[in-house]
Amino acid sequence: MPYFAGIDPVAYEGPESPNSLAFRHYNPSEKLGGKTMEEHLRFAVAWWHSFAWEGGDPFGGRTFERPWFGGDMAHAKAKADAAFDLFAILGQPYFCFHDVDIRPEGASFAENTANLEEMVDYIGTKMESARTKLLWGTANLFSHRRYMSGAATNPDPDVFAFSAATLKTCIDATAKLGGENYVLWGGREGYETLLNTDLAREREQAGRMLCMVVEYARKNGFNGQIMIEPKPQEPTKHQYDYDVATVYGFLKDFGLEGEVKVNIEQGHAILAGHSFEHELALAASLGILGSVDMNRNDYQSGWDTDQFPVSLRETTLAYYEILKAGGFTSGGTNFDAKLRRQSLDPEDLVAAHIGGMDICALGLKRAHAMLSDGTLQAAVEARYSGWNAPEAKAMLTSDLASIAARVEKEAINPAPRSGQQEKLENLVSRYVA
Ligand code: XUL
Ligand code: CO
Repeated sequence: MPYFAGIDPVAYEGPESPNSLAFRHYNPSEKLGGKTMEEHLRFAVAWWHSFAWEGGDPFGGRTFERPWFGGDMAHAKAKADAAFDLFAILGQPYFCFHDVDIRPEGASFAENTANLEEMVDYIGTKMESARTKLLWGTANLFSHRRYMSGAATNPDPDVFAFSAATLKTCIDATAKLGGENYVLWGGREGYETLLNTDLAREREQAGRMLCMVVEYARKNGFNGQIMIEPKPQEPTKHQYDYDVATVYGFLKDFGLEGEVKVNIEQGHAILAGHSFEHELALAASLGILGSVDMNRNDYQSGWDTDQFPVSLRETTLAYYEILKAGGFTSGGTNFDAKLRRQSLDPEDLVAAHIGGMDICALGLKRAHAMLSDGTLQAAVEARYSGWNAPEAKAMLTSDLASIAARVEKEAINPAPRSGQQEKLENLVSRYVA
């Protein structure tokens, strides 16, 4: 009996539909500007949370009873069958995976690789008759105990080697499945205590590993976008890829700012003390905005709770920044989000994605309207309009003494002007009401 038996493919039924398993706002073929909603949003389901996660927390283990839980190849294939059943129900265009989500754990690198290759072939065959493509692949270099002190930044060179070898197999797997991107989240690339940590050495190792990833990908036919996913803490006390600004500095240091972009997760932005839109706007301004993991955190717990998005204001402001930057190219909207551990039923998994897709779709619509209206943009342009004057522009290639002479000669005495924050906030409120 298929796991999602009795659940029909989800249809768009419009905002008034009383059907709890219908889309109210996500209408894949509806056009906004020149693109359909499907093309704008590029939704992806995450294999790890939706199919591998067991519902545990620090106080208790598995709450979910999935028929595909088990450590062998038959279970891994059953998991893939269930995944593609959910994809057919949701109709989203993409999925994402880590190696360990799709393959059973082997006793050695060779066994891991053989298991991965067999599962890549199995999934590749399923993709031939499905419409679901691969948004990105990644390596889980943080769950196994060998990675407890990091992967690329490990003090033990054998762990560095095992990590490099595993990265190679994951890039190969992503390329074979036609993945449009490859993501590196620095799972345990960070430290617990400075008392046992050599910061300079670990940074050098991480930089060298990323250079090797880029070199290998480019030489071996993976032409997708490579991305780093920033996060400030958890699992380690201090993660090296703290936020977008930190990652940009790291990329510049190793000459990779033209090669590697960022996959920004909403919850990670919040953990770093930023808003999601701050991280998106900063990445866009630096030319490294790649993709998003659209999962929020709980604002009270201060932990990475990976919940499906529910706030229209948040999704509107996020897609406003994404649209303003020109929209996604190879990136998309991945739900790196998990159910609450009491949500046991197959229907819960479907409903969670429907809710996430709908609030993103509505946010996209409102963001598109806000951008088309142009009032916000016009206010920003007006605020900086003084810089259009030739004498203002000339200052940026001038020097302090010449500027001082001009200030004296023209008796420049700036008059403060309102930043109009409340008026602009009211404008946004009109769109998200
Ligand atoms: C962890 C996290 C990861 C990455 C992929 O917080 O977000 O799931 O998205 O490794
Ligand atoms: Co993530």
